[in-house]
Amino acid sequence: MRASTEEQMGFAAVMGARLEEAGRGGRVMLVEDRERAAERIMKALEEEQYVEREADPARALLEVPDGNFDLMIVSLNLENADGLRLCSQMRSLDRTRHLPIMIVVEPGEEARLLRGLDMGVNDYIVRPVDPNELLSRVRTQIKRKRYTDHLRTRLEETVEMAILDPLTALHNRRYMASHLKTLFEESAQRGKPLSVLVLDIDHFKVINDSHGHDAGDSVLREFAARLRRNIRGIDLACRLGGEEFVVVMPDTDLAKAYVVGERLRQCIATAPFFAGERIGGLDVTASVGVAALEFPDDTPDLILKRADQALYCAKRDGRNRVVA
Ligand code: GH3
Ligand code: MG
Ligand code: MG
Ligand code: MG
Repeated sequence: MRASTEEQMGFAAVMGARLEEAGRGGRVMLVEDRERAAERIMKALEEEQYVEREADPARALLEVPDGNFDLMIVSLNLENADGLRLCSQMRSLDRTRHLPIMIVVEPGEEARLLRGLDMGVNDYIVRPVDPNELLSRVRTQIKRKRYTDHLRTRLEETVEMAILDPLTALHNRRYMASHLKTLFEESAQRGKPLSVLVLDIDHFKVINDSHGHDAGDSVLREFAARLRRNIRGIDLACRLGGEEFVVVMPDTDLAKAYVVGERLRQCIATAPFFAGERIGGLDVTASVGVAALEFPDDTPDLILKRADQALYCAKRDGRNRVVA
């Protein structure tokens, strides 16, 4: 029976995964400026790893961050440079810190070997290099690198899920609360201004009821995008939930915050929201409540509460307006 294309692709993917698991098919940067020594190492690895050789450590340092490498092998017996210095530079730069390093040493070089290990070099091999030993050590490093990369990505995803709102990619209520607390403590201590805006879309239920939940979602996303585009880099826009948003603004007093609130109100009200070919443009407005750090016994919760009360007044007085 002939295997379907899908089965064949599945097979290729599984084989690829096995190769990766085994620490094969990696990208290795070799830093060695002596021909014979470099050839010996490249020959040992060439069957299953891609090896790029660089004689000059300074160039290797430049190339490594964008080269998607899995391992750097550094000779400590370079003719024209200091391999240990390269190792220490690699460890001190954010963009190269995570790349495993293996050093190649001459017998009797214990002192330099120890300095390398102290710097965070991951493994070493002693000359004359045994090809099988080298290959096995290289695979181990590559396997470990792939595993820690995987863990790091998972960790980043988990953090993202905990602090971002999935619909709009704005920060969520939980993150806003901790961010506001931090800013509040700093502002209160140094006597610096701090303001918040609470924004709520007017009659949002009508949008859902007349055009469907998907149209409502697209309005929420566009609303978030307009907020983001119209605040400073140091301001934080968050989605509290539903159709309610908060903007936290450090170094901003009540009068300035009112101006920002008015600008945001206008950037919502003046251009229709596009909700797809079928529905077209929707007129959307929002009401905005403003509050600032004002009193000696203020707290983040009290500031948010005043902003909420101001928002309530804006709704009561006819919506599509800003109240401080
Ligand atoms: P008001 O002007 O007084 O704020 O009226 P409103 O209709 O905007 O307020 P209300 O609180 O009555 O309705 C909010 C609606 O938002 C009800 C709820 O179904 C809808 N909603 C909440 N979260 C989402 C969401 O994630 N997506 C969509 N499409 N709708 C949502
Ligand atoms: Mg409401
Ligand atoms: Mg509303
Ligand atoms: Mg609401």
